Amino acid sequence: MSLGHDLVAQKLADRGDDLGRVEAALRAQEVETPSWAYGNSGTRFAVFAQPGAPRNPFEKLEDAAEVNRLTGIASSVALHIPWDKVEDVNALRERAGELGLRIGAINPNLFQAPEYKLGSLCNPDPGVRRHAVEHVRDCIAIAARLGSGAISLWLADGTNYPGQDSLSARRRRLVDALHEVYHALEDGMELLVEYKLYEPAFYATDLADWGSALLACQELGDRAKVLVDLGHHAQGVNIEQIVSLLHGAGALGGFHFNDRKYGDDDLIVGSIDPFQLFRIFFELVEVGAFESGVRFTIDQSHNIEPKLEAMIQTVLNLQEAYAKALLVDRVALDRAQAEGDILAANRILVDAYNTDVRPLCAKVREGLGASRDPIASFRADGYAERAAQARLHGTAAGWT
Ligand code: RM4
Ligand code: MN
Ligand code: MN
Repeated sequence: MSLGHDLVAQKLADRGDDLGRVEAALRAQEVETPSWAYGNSGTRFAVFAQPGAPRNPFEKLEDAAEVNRLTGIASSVALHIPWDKVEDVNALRERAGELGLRIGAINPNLFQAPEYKLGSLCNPDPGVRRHAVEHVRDCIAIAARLGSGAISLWLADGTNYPGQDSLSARRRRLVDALHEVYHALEDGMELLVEYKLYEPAFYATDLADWGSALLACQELGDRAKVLVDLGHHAQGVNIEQIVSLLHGAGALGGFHFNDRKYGDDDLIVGSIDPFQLFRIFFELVEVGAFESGVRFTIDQSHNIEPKLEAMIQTVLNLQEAYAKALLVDRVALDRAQAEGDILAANRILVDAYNTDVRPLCAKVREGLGASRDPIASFRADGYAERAAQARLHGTAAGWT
């Protein structure tokens, strides 16, 4: 047992708490990785192809399985349709099973077809709206065949110029189309509704914030829930407070984890603001999100960094943030809050944040049969080199 691990154990024991509680929670953590982050991606300006990039959804699953093998907590994979459309859906499901994976949320793509220039579900043309709804229906059918329990919807809908379209008409179209989609869901399926402040629309985005998304969900029913993408807010927005608000409304559906400095940068989660990530995880622990079916998905775009190593690092960052959140001294915090002891309360949070949880996380991973040091294992194992050799020919998957 390492010294760091013993120190944490001792600290918890001293206050009558038990490290077993923390370890059990960490063992049960589940992180969903996104198929689209395994393929090539880029900025508006260029796509930099990486050696060994998967050429099809089956190879994306192989990459996801490698991330899961090393981290032990990433067994589900979100898919994006049509990027991950295959002829034989059953074969994809079987392959996932063979690799020890499950299919997570299915993400309909409502932003790339030329007909979506003026929007998808909010488009002024009823024919385009019908196509968009049809596409989501197809995705629901695919989800059912893949054993996926959720459709995760992000709309690029919005307008660039004042006067371009009627804001209230767009809202009505949106709600009508969402009703159709919601009623088409199979039993037990959830609809996750993602919001985003801006981009690609620059004047008015049809689902711009958590409030708009929540209102839409409330019109639909309790299987519609809001998805929070960390990069989709105005600067300085208190995301952990959104967590508590959505949870209070019974509508916290899931996350897209990433980090950002300026816009929707899709950088590695916790790479710019690890304290924000910790604060979000603390709030998630507070509201019991880990016991209530909230989905924890990564949504990143590794444009210049090696993708698999980036994904592994992301999973580790999520594990460490959770570990730190679980270490907050709840009893002392309750007392400080009740007494109005502002600075003691703040120190209790910061103390948990400052704890070195890496030895604890290494032990948890080892217990799961994963790697104590996934990055070192990945670099030593040669998976990336083997993939680069095996995938020399053909076309890599990616933004098209
Ligand atoms: C969007 C949003 C969606 C993702 C696309 C690729 O900004 O985050 O979740 O599917 O990007
Ligand atoms: Mn997203
Ligand atoms: Mn995004």
